[in-house]
Formats: sequence, structure tokens, C-alpha cells
Amino acid sequence: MTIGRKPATRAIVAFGAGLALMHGPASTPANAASSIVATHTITVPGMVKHMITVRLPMSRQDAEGYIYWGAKIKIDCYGEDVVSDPKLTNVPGTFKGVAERNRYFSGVPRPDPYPPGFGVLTATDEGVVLNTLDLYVKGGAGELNEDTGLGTLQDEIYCKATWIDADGYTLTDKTNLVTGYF
Ligand SMILES: [Ca+2]
Ligand SMILES: [Ca+2]
Repeated sequence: MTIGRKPATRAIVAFGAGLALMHGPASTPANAASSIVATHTITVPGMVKHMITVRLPMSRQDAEGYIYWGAKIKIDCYGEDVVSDPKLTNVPGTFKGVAERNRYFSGVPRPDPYPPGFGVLTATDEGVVLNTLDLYVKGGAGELNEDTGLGTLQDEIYCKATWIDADGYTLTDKTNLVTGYF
């Protein structure tokens, strides 16, 4: 707990939020987030469709509290290689040109053209859930086509999901490895 810093921040939020705060959660749920599970799928043909699911089991009330106070999930995806695994600079990549911002998901829905209902932290009876959906052109540079060269080289993709609550507490999980020709 960062007691010295947090109340000041919340006071400013409370001032701005006005009546809305009266119906909001009283504070960040203490230690309610204790585990995180991340998975993903990649499907071809047509566009390469990449979906990531991140779940943090907890009560709906705690999930609402965390999201209200600004919890985020950071997604980093990698191409598995022999020596080291390069981070995929344009994944997740719906907002071209601002790659670093693309990695963070919060309770604020992403603007058009991000598909509605995806890319936003949601409070459910099972806890916090994030589902992402990104479409890529097959063979795109810096995207899911992490191995390129003569012929068609198979790609091996995994992602890491990092939960960051408003107090800076983090949890990380690594997804399954997905292989294919992306
Ligand atoms: Ca590889
Ligand atoms: Ca490839």
C-alpha cells in the first residue's frame, strides 16, 4: 500500500467525479487480485485474427473497484526464436504509429476502429476480464509474421499479460505458444 501518495490522488478524482463517486467503490480492493491467467489464439485464413483473453478471478465488486481506480493490463507479445525472443513492436496493433500506447488496456473503451466490446477491462461475476481482438494482414512486417526469409517460415507467438493496479501492484502471466504461418 502506498498510503502517503494515494489519498491525494483520490481526493482530486473525487472532486472531479462529484456525484458519480458517491455511487462508486470506496477504495481499491486490498489484495483481491491474487492470480492471473492469460491465453490467446491466432487464426488464418483471410486476415490474421489475434485474440487474447486475460482473467483475474475475484468478486464483481472488487473487479469494479479495481477498474474504477485505474487498473491496467499491459500486453507484450514475442516471437519465440533460438537465442532470444524479440518483442513484436506492432502487436497489439490497432493504433498504428503509437505502439507503446497500444500495449495498455484499461476500463476506458478504445476508440474506433477497435471492435466494440473488446480491448476494455470488464467487471464480471468471475472477476476482471479482458478480451482483445486485432486483425493483421498476413505476412505483415513487425506483426505476427515474426520469422521471415526465403520460403515461408513458421511463426511462434506468445504474449505476456501484466496486471497493474492503481497502487502499482503487478501480476504477470505468459500465454500458451501459438504456431502457424502468419
Ligand atoms: Ca521464431
Ligand atoms: Ca513467417
